[in-house]
Amino acid sequence: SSRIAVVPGSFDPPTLGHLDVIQRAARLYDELHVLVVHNPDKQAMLPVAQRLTLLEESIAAAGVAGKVIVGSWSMGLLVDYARDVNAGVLVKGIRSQVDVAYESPMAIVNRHLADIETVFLLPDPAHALVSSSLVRQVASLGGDVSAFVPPAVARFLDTGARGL
Ligand code: COD
Repeated sequence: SSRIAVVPGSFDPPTLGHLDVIQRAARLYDELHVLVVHNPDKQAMLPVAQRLTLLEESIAAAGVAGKVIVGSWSMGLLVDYARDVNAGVLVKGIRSQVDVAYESPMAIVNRHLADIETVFLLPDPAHALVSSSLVRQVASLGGDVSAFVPPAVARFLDTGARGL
């Protein structure tokens, strides 16, 4: 049976840290669902449709599009989506102890709810300090974010999203 995993996130915007986790997960699983999930705790910069476009472009440029389905989810529990697509695993990236503390309770709740495991991947240290919130802040102040995001995202933020 094929191994299917969900890689959820806000991806607002996608960063090189996200892409690193997606590429690592693509080596471990047969099919990946990279899922834009609405996080009610966060004030969004980009509309979900724009995040999907940027993810698709970035994933294609990274050469892993053949294994990846990009989608979005706002209709309930993440594990309901995972069950619908037959995924047995959620993949999360871990930058620091802060991520471990934030992700561990969710992983245990999700296992309780749906018997689904969460796999934590460590990023390339070169990308471990990158976050979407940092990118949003630098971009909104007119700074160059091209070292932190895939080229498609850098182009978009440079030409389209100044002042968002
Ligand atoms: N290096 C490695 N990993 C990274 C990096 C980086 N530089 N940057 C981000 N990541 C990881 C994050 O740790 C996370 O695993 C993932 O990439 C996505 O990050 P973000 O910031 O885009 O997304 P978040 O943290 O806002 O996550 C939003 C989710 C919706 C995925 C999360 O809140 C979630 O799983 N919600 C579950 C909703 C639900 O069903 N709740 C009920 C049961 S708990």
